[in-house]
Amino acid sequence: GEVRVQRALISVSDKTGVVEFARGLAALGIELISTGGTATALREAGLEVRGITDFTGFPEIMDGRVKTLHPKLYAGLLALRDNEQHLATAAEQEIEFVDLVCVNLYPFEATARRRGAADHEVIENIDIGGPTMIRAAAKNFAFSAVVVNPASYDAVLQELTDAQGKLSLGTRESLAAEAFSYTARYDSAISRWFVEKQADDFAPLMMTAYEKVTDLSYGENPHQRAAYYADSGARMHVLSMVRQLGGKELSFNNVLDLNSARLLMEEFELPACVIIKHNTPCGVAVGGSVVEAYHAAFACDPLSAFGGVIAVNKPVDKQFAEALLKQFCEVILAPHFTEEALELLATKPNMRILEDGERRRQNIAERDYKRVMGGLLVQDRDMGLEDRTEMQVVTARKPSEAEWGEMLFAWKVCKHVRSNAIVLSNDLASVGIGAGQMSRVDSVRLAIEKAGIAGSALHGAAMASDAFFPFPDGPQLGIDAGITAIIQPGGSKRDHEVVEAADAAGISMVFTHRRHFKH
Ligand code: 93A
Repeated sequence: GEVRVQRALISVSDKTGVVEFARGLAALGIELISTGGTATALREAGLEVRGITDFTGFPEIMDGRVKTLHPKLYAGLLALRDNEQHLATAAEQEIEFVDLVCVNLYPFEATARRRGAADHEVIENIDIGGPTMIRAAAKNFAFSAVVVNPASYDAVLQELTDAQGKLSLGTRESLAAEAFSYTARYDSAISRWFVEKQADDFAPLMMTAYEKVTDLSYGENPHQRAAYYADSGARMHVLSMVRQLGGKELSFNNVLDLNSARLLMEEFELPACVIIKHNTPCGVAVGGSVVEAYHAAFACDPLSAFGGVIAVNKPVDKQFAEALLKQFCEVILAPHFTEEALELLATKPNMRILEDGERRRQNIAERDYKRVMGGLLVQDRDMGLEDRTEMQVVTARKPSEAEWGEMLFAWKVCKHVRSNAIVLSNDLASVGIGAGQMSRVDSVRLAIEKAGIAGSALHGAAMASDAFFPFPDGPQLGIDAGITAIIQPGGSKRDHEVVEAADAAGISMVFTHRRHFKH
């Protein structure tokens, strides 16, 4: 299974390292064939190169759209060298075998990602000839080698040099595997671009490939291996514009929590602080400044906030940094840190300091996926929130303007809390969060108990519930604890009983007519 490489075709858009690689091949007596721009670059470096036109006997035409797409080349790439018939045909048609293909593709991803790139420009960057050559050489790895990654040039040259121009079957097979995952990622980026253009439809599942962004030291638990992958060609992902300015490496759980923090933060324009623990908020507040918001968010559940992920939507200054130093926080995410703040935070070497330069919001076309055994559940993301005008006051007492503000705040937070979700809020800060219970009334109990532990006042607080109350027991617990406004979807068979309980207590209640389960 060893093939002596005698002829190589080189056609690359990213010309990194290609001259050195080609020089190494030439030194081994390998004939070089190349396309327009690549041939020019190699010749300028003093290498002898045979043009593709000379090889195929056909010109590069249509602005380069057709330069390598020729049967002469494909026969030379795909022939089975141990097949008598193939060999006879090759002789008859004067086919020259190509033993090594070095190709990387038109920069489709970079073009599609560029703001303001015109459609025709993006489309022109869909490489046709390149992937075809790559796939042909990879399919025929029994006899040929394919190199798509400049990072592999050195190792390939080394092996060729050591083995007198031969590459082992094992090497050719792993190069083929890398090649097919490269073209799969490439096609997936193209597919993504088309799907995003048609954002309004619930498009059939996009075949997404992923690109590894980073290995992680372990998964949810230390015995699980882990890595972070981003959708190939995605314009934005959870770490796309995140710059780490200090602290330990991000962990699997950190990335998960960061994701929740960012999604929740998108609900706020005012200075806000979000504290996430185990992928659920344990304190959220808006305020006159992020420091103010931070103190209020922290006060919601100081015990749980220990070791959490903190995110704010305005810069962190010295005053904020001083407050942070008093807590144990795993991660702080902010759009900016002042020099003074960074100096202070540097005294906590474990705290991961993340500057988030991302100004874009999540993509409406992006679907929400949940892995199930051997399959995938696909749905729209739970984007946006109901407008106040679509909500309905169902009690005799109408909410005051302050109560409206409070309820809408609690509702925003509630959407991001694991179901069954109950959020109590006061002065635009969560004061009690009941999450992840299997029974709604337990979530209410938990939220009230947590408010009690933190010493928060519930008198005049609002209560939000991500789904309807099936019985009046939950609302009654809230009423007894002092809340004066409830926001919930409504739609239970017993809505009338729930409204009666609210009316009897003289509080106000609003139906949103939309549920926000998050499991
Ligand atoms: O437009 S193409 O799809 N048509 C082709 O026949 C073709 N052959 C190679 N693009 C084609 N290529 C691509 O050209 C390669 O994949 C490579 O990215 C690029 C190298 O062009 P040049 O050598 O002119 O810089």
